[in-house]
Amino acid sequence: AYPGFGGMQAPVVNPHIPYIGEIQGGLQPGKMITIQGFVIPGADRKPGLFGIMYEECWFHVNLQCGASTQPRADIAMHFNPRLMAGVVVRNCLQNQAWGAEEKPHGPFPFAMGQNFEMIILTEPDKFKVAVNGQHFIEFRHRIPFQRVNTLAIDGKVQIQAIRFDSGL
Ligand code: 9QG
Repeated sequence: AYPGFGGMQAPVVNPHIPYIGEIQGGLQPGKMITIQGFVIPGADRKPGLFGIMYEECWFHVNLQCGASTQPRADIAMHFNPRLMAGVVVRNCLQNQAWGAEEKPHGPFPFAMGQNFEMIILTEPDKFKVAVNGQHFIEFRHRIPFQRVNTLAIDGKVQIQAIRFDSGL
């Protein structure tokens, strides 16, 4: 509980990246997580197919089932903008294995050196992600959303604020 936030989780302001933190109370339909950030220009090494490293300006937002790194916690939704490729890859990590990537989306909404705001809405059957005030993608649940309790963010991104809203 946090005074002035009706028992909701306090906003997380200017977190260090990589960020990993609890989603208090987990997820329920109607719950929204709003992330305000800035894409840091430049490239970093990222593991690609067969673990081969390549240069990309990337970041990811993971909705995870715990924070374990060994074995790796399941990831209900990995949301991974890749700025050089101009694609946002979405996937799920289950039993330490990636599933099928979902890549189709409309116009790429992120740009190096620009701010963005994304909202992740939990619905009974899917997550909906809006970027900069416009619906962007849907991601059908492969792992029950009830198992998600952790938010992890890494990559070439600065985060100004993370807000949690029960939707009630
Ligand atoms: O590349 O693709 C998403 O399908 C993999 C990447 C992996 C994910 C995955 O190596 O990268 O983006 O958490 C990870 O392992 C990140 C850094 C086929």
